[in-house]
Amino acid sequence: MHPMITIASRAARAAGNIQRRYLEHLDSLTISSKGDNDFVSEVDKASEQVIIDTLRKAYPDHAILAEESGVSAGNEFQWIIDPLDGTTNYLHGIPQFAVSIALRRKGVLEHGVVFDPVRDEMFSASRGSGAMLNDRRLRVTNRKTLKGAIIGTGIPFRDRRHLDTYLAMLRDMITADTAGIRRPGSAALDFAWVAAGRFDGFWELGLKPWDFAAGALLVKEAGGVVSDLAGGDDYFNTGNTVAGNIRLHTLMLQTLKPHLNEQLKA
Ligand code: 2AM
Ligand code: CA
Repeated sequence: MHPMITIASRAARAAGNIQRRYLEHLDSLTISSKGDNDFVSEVDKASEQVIIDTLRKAYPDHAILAEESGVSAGNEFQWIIDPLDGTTNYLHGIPQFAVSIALRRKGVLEHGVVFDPVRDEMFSASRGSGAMLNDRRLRVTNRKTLKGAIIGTGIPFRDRRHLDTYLAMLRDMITADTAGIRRPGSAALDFAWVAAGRFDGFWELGLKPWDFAAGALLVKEAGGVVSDLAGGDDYFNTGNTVAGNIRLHTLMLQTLKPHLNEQLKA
């Protein structure tokens, strides 16, 4: 295991411990709103702090991009952190949330961990070395048709500009005879679940880099494909992501393509 994965896992576990502990005392949490349907709690902040402290202790010079505290630049190594992905679930006591930590070097994803503290599942990947769930190697599914596939997604909840387009996409995914669509609410875990073969594919519009940086590497290292809506590499800019095994990914792009408009072309 790469030393950076060891450190990232340690940081993720420390954050996960905080999350598990507070989960039994949700009523007493101080919650503030960052905007419409966008909440942050002291758990998000405490989790981010312990992650940053752990990473900084090992790598004092590395840059950091974190959901709650923003960006620090000035180094070719950059950690991309979502301390608590699925905050809305968390605040409602829904046990579907995760810690996501990725390392990018000169813009290339090198390492990533997604930790589910409820199930004690540590997903990890290093570029060129494959993806793991705890000690087990991961592989995307080999399903070749949308018929029978389980597809994860995220329903737009804040920015409603593309809601009608999204609903048309969803309709086409459903009528492609998929076995079912799932909206669990933590994008980081959705990607990890594609890597683990629990989902055949996943798509969501308007994500932030910290939601998918680690997850995208997991999917690729498990033999899958991640792209923007046009099949390109621009998802760090657009936040629009499509993931799946090679065959499913192509079929999903074909299904989504008729709905792409001027604002949604990548
Ligand atoms: P967050 O909890 O880190 O903000 C999935 O749609 C993604 O959107 C999640 O990874 C989640 O990340 C974010 N999100 C924020 N608020 C949400 C909400 N009210 N409903 C669903 N997802 C939300
Ligand atoms: Ca978050």
